[in-house]
Amino acid sequence: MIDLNSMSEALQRGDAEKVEELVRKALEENLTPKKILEDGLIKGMDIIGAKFKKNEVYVPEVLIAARAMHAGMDILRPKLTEAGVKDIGKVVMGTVKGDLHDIGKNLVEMMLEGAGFNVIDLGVDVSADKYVEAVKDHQPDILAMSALLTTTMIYMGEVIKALNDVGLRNKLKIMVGGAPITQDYADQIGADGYSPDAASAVDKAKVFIP
Ligand code: B1M
Repeated sequence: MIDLNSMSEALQRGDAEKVEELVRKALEENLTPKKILEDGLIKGMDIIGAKFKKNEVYVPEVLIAARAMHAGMDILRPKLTEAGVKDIGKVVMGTVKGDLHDIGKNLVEMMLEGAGFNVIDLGVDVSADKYVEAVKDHQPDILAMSALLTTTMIYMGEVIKALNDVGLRNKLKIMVGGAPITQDYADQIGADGYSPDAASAVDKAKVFIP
């Protein structure tokens, strides 16, 4: 009989092969995809997120844990769809125009996915038009923007303005983050939320889901 704690622990170690093996075994043993997701994969990612927040683990450990999460999710995703398990919310995310930094963005996305969000990644150097199109196409609960340069962070305000101009601003929550961003700056541009790191971004995103 499989113990989902061992799946959570393998994920925390970043042991992708073991996670895959345990997800397959759990499915063979007829555990529900929802239980495997919540008590195995998400639980492991939650623990990594909490440790990351306390500086008990660092970026490389989070990245390898996220890779193991993806390996498990690749097997589980079709079963979740069959079982009709819904994502807890939809997030469209990208790094703003002029900015090519994506390590932090990817980390935030992986942690959001780990928490059960459906994340649509727009990549880097994302223009206001592209954000607006993606909001129209995907109708997310949250639009998330990342910026690492003082020269590009100002573009976040442009994106919010563009969403306002087409009447979409009030249809979603806007979250911003990245090394030069502060709460004051987020307030100044009219964003709904700011988080200093990936784990707090997940906490904030959860608050925005009714
Ligand atoms: Co760049 N770079 N870089 N760089 N780079 C910085 C940011 C810089 C601080 C270095 C320095 O001078 N000390 C500086 C910015 C200065 C400033 O504007 N104040 C800088 C510069 C100047 C540049 C170039 C202009 C250099 C040049 O070409 N002259 C150039 C710009 C290119 C461009 O974007 N147009 C450039 C290029 C690059 C590389 C391509 C070489 C590479 C990026 C590779 C990549 O991302 N694929 C790079 C890197 C790696 C860095 C540093 C060293 C590391 C950034 C990083 O990945 N950190 C960085 C210096 C540093 O930070 N020590 C630097 C790790 C990552 C996990 O943290 O991204 O902060 P971070 O994400 C965190 C949080 O911020 C938060 O969560 C993450 C995890 O906790 N977070 C969010 C991020 N997004 C969030 C969104 C949220 C919530 C939280 O909600 C939506």
